[in-house]
Amino acid sequence: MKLIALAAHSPEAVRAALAARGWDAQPAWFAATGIQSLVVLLDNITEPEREALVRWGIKAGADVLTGDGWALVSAAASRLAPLARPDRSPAGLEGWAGEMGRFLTAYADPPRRWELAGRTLALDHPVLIGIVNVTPDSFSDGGRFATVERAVAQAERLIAAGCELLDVGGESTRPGATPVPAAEEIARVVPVIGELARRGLGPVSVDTRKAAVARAALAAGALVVNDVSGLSFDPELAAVAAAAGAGVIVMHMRGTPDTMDSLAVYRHVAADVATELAQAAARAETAGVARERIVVDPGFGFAKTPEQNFRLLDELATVVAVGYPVAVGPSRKRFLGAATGRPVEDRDRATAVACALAWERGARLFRVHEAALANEALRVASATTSAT
Ligand code: PMM
Repeated sequence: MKLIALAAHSPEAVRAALAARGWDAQPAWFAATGIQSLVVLLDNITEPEREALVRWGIKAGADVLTGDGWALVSAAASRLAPLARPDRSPAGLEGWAGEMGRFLTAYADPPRRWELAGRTLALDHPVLIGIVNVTPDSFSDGGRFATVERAVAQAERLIAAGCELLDVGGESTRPGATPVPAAEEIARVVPVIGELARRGLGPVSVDTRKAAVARAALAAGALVVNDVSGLSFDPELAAVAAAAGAGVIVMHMRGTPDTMDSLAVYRHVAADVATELAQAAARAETAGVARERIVVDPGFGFAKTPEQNFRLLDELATVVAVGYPVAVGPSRKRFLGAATGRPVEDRDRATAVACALAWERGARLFRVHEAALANEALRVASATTSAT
């Protein structure tokens, strides 16, 4: 007998082993995803549900750890599948079928496209989002015209370095940053977005928390609204995005840039962020934003300590399992400085590594200040992932 340990972090090794033994590509992939071990945490369950689950676990050969109102289940995906079928689920657990079905569908068939207003971005490869900041220091010399010129030049550099979306923002959301009135934010971003659209540079996303800014930006040619508040700052924003058929990035944060640092208290950061993002995405869908237009973002650096950012990066698969494409924005952030000791202007290498790790854990979109290094890192990372 010769024992070979297969890599278990993805179905790829099992697929390759089956393919090497003559299996066709499709059945090999299905079998590999079915055999893959999944771990789910079930919270807020009743005592009868808990008892039914323990009985099912013994019969199905699943490992179940439980406590008061919760259970943790570890089993092959194919063993969990009956829990997603009301006609086959064990007595007492029929009510879980919908949620289980959504989870298993997202696992077996993750979103492969992102629909923007009139455009589609394929997510079978890493998608770079280039940051075009039009914030106050850009205004300190030369006024608005010079700012538009500079922003367009930066956009051209980002596109040349491989960016597929340009994120234009006119309000700093750094901790403690002062809010900008909507009229001022519009005056900053709209001329830039208009000029990018006129030159066919883009597609363009507007980084704003405000419905009035989003409306003006979409009218000027933006196809995406990127809201760092996760649609919680301005109740009108989701409806504005829905009416325009825009893509929406729903980012996780708590409070405002003023208060967020004091709200970095989590029971389990990845689980809590995933739960809060699922609620934010549901707000978008309720307001009429189609599911295929929504991307979620864990919001690195927003209401999170450096340690929490690293836990979140490691456990990003929990956010991916919410079922929407995942964008990340680690670019030049403080937690990367905490790990490397590098100042903000020297964090593009650390950013590239964080992007590669995030890709490996399921992120598909990467918001960066400088694209060349991240692009290289992501090419290497994505070359290790099969196209299936
Ligand atoms: N970070 C910032 C601003 N906007 N949007 C998304 N979707 N994700 C982010 O992580 C994010 C964002 C703050 O960073 P910056 O001030 O360096 O642009």
